Parts: sequence; structure tokens; C-alpha cells
Amino acid sequence: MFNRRNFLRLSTLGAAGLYAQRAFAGKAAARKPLVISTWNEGINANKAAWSILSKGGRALDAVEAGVRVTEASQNCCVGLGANPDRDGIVTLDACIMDEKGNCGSVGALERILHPISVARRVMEKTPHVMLVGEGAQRFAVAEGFPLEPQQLSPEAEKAYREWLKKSEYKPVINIENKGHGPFAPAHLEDGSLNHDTIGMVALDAAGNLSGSCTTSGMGFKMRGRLGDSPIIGAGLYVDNAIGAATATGLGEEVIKICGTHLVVELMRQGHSPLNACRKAVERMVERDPAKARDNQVGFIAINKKGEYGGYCLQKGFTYAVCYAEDKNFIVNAPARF
Ligand code: SD4
Repeated sequence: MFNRRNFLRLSTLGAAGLYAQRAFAGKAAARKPLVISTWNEGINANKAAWSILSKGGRALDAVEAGVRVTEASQNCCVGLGANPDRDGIVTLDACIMDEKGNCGSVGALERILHPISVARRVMEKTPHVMLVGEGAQRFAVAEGFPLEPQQLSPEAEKAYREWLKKSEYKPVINIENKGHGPFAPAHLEDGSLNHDTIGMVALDAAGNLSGSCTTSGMGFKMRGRLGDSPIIGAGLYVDNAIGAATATGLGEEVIKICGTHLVVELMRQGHSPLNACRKAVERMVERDPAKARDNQVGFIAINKKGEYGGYCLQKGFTYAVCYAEDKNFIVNAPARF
């Protein structure tokens, strides 16, 4: 079905002009700089990150600039244009981590366009790691971030009205795996985008790692619910000696296994990024096989050598890899089910 979201998605990819398909990568030769990010939308985010990395810039600046592109794109599922919580309010979560192990995070932030940049300010300007809700918003405004109008995008408004009609007024547990088709994994049959997060990890020319993760969280979630995306060690983790990982999908399941911390620890034990992501997914399956069959979680990771990989529960998870001006492509992640 052709609609605005599909149109925007296709023209975005077309404009990238760099679209390629790989079964999966994993064992790439040592590469630096390198940036990878979740989902097809990562192509444009990678481009912004690459413009910093290619000039010798810092991975931290790259991962912030990269995901800001997705946060600002109203056609997507991340940021203020995204689906609201079940009370009809968009609440945003984000975190960021640098090569020194510094990190910052915001949760349930309302009416701010760039939660990732607020997370960075939390990291750099406060003695804390995490600010949530009203306090996070007050901090953002004090830091000069404009307060945007409290209103849903037309698409989110429509989706919310539909959801109110049909739902049993309980949060929709991850629906990413309901998408179909090789490059429409996160789009429902009506073409609407159905995932809510971009996670990005990068290795810069100096050999330093950083990561970012930003989301509107699960659509129609309970008010006040936080997922994995603002939680260091769940939605994002960076260890400059080893590697970096980020996650997407049903955050509750990622939190239960400290997902990205686990991926990085598995890389520390010698596993490639691909195998580390696979083993983390297996841990989820072991913990709760029935739930694992029903839900989607995907991990992506890079290591110090510039190898990358990704793995997910259900088919349909994609990520974007960029390591040169003309090497910015989508990878179909291998899946457990
Ligand atoms: C969450 N992990 O809030 C996020 C949702 C997500 O693609 O990744 N959606 O649980």
C-alpha cells in the first residue's frame, strides 16, 4: 500500500543512493571509522554521523548528530512525531555514553525535540546520570531547549484514535514483528511505521567508541513506563577497551538480561559482535522461550577492531552500516525464529 509514510521512506532511501542488501556481515575487515545504527532509518542518521567521523571527529559528536536526524524527522517513529502513550501524550527516552564511560540519560521527557542532546547535557553538566519527567523537562528548558507544542502528529493522532477504538486499553506489547516483507519489517500492512527507536554506535578515527539511543518507547504504553532505551547497560553500553552495543524491541525483555552490557561482556570474552548479539538473544530465549517467540528484540554491536554484527529474535530486523562515503547500506540481521 502506498501512503505518505511509505513514500517518505522510499524517497529517503532513494536519496541516500547507497542502498544495498547483505545477508549479514559480522566478519568485516578491521575498519575505522565505522558507524552502525538500527533499522532502515539508520541510513540517514549514519550520513550525519559520517560527516563528523570522516573529518576525524569524535564518535560522541557523531552519535549525537546522527540520531538527531531521526528525532527531527516527523515521518518516523522516534521523536515528537511518534505514537503517544495510552493517555495520548508523547514521552521520549534517550541515553548517550562516551569513550570514558561517562553517560547521561533522560526518561519520559515531553515536548522536547532532541532528547539525545538533553541526555548529553545531563552527562556533561550535572553530577547525575539520569533525569526523568518534569525535572528532565525543566532542566532541558533551563539549558535553552525550546518547549514544543503539546500536539500529536497527524499520523500519531490517527493511530491513537484507531487504537482507542480497538484496544482493550492496555499497552501494546511489542508489535514490530507483525511487519512483513524483506525491507518492510517494521511497517504494518497499512504501511505505518511500527518501531520506535534508533540506537547508534560508532568507532572514530582515533579508535574511540561512543553510542546513543533515543525513542518514543512502546506505542500506547502505560503512562510513566520506561523501557530499555534510557537505561545504560540495557538499551546502550560502551566499553572503550572492548566494544559498544545498542538494542531495539521490547525493552522489558532487554532490561531483564541487561542486554547491551551482556553483549559487550560477551565480546570481552572473545566473541565477535555477531556472536555476542546472538548469545544475548539466546539468553532471552532460555529465560522465557514462549515470550521470546512472541516478541521482537534486536541487538547491534561493534568492537574495537571495527567489526560489526547484529542479531534478533524475529526475522525482519534491519540495521544500517557505514564505513565510507559510498558504503552506507542496510543489513538484514539474522534471526533466531
Ligand atoms: C522500548 N526498546 O521502549 C524500546 C522500543 C523499541 O523499536 O525499540 N521500539 O522498549
